[in-house]
Amino acid sequence: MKEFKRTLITTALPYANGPVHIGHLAGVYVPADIYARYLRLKGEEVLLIGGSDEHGVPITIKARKEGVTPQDIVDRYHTIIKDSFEEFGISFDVYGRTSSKTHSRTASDFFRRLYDKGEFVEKTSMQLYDEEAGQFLADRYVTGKCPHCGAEGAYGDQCEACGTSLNATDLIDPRSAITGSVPVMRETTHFYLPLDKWQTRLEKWILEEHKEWKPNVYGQCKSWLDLGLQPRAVSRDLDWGIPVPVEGADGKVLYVWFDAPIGYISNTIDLVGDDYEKWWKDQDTRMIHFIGKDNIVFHCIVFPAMLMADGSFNLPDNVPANEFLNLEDDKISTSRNWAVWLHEYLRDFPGKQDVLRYVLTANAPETKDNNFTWKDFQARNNNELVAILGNFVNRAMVLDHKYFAGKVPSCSQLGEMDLAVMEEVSGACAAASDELDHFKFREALRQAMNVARAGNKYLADTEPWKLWKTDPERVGTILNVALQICANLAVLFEPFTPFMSADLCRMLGLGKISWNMLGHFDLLAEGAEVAEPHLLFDKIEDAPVEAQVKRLLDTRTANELAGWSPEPLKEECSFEDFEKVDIRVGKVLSCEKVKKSKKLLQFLIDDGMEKRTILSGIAQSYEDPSVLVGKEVCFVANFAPRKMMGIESQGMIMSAVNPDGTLTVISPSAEVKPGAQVG
Ligand code: B3M
Ligand code: ZN
Repeated sequence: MKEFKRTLITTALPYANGPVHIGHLAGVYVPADIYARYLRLKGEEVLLIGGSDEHGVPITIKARKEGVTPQDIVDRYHTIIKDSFEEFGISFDVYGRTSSKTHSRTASDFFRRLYDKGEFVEKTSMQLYDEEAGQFLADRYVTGKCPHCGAEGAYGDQCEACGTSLNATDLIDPRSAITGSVPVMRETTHFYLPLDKWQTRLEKWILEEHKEWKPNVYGQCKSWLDLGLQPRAVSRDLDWGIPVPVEGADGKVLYVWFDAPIGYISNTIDLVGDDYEKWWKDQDTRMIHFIGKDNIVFHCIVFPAMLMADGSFNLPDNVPANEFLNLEDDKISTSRNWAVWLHEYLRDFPGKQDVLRYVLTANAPETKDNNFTWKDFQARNNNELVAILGNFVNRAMVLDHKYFAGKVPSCSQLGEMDLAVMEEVSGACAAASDELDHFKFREALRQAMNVARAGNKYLADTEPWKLWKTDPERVGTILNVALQICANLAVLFEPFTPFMSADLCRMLGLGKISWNMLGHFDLLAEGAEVAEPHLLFDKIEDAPVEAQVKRLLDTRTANELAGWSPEPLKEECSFEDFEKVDIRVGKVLSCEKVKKSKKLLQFLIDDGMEKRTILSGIAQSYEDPSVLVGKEVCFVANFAPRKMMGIESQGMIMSAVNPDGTLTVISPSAEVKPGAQVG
């Protein structure tokens, strides 16, 4: 493997059209931050580059909806996003924005260089045009009926109902999202980057020279390459973006995916000025892109092709893209508000940034989509951070204060158990490093937690509290070793939970830490003072977790109601037809679940003349069927008897179907005599 002198780490630039949520953090920013902190602790030269992506159609749509300018929108969200990242300890060296002057100059120059070298082709095609608004309609600006599933309101690039990606020109009855008018086809010319020209080089570079990339990334690249690359438009007819720096291209801007990755370069320039070449062009620098899986093609194919076309920049060395994080078994969705927003988490769980960082890493969607649940969040906090890590550190320090007044005791003869735990700790630290080198952050974290596990077991096995009276010297040795393990933990956890690590360093009196301290057991000098301990993590009770779950359930209900519309009416029915149905009121005498059936409830009804048995498929809507006993219900009394599960049902109980599919039994609004006819 080639040796590098320094590492440039980039993180996907989030669109500044909304706040960021746990999916962003888990997929991109926490892993990138862990990696950057790890390299810094190893003493390596590293930059962590981030910033907001402030162009693109969704931002203009949001601005139009709110009646403000796109700049207003990005100013608002850039600040919110930047603050959230800062609060979570994402240690960016720079967090820039693509609406900056540096960026627009850098991206514009980049385009112009490629243009002057003849790296683009110009093509004319027919696009949808809104005559009323006087502008071409970007995909998202066109809505219509999906040609696949027939859903209304599909966008020009995708139908959200069935997930199919579309071309705006495929939509049935297309409408402009700006004016609502029917768009017309009009000719327009755009600049295309001929990706096909780079096909062979990309194939060699990825498929042969980067077999070590994560299987999900390598696999996606291979399928794109196998399909054969096509020229891709890199300009758009839009009034928000960086103007195409070519004479006669008025009204055209750079396609957002052309300018956004150049943002990595401009943000580096903002940070280090002309020195940026060292980070982007020096052969001794390697570049790593942290992204989510939906950005793979842009970072592994399109941006590299742009860099190849320029010819003076390094290509990324690795792109450890993650899969997606789901929330409570459902896809995270901004439009459905199905998300845990970082700024809301900070409000609801102040000071608990490390807990979320920990849970998102332990559950990271590294190899497949993964799921975040509030129950798991609580369990990992209580059973791992509190019960294993926090508990070990606290026990070691409390015992030290009890027996040695908070001084690091001297370490005499080491016995078998001491040597064994030291070996275990060193082994886990080495394993964690190895996993980090391979971007396997969950596994690295598991190894780190194993150090705390080993520490707990060591105290339980050596039982220093039983030895104090007879062998205080031995107790000193044990606590010395235990405190040295605490110091190892302070270093080892720094990339994962930096706030806890800083806290622990302060308690132990550790100054500057570095990765090569790991596996050493002389980190705390004999006689040095350790502070009065406090708990590193607090238990999370049920109430705040239940409140979060309730908020999500309320969101789900609100979404269902918002998306719900009544069933279309059935065909007309004559009075004579209606008259055939004999609906009556009956009183429920008993109601219970039918054995071995998930759906059926068995009612005994007083119909005013006799008692009749009716089966109804509403068991899933009535957890406790006894609530129906004594109630009056409406039922179809002349319904032909039917046998289900060996029981004859003599009628049909009437219920209403709710938006979520549950059923509610229909009752008269005041007491009525059983047997009364409904009509
Ligand atoms: N803004 C898409 C996204 O947020 C895009 C990433 C740009 S990275 C150069 O998923
Ligand atoms: Zn569809």
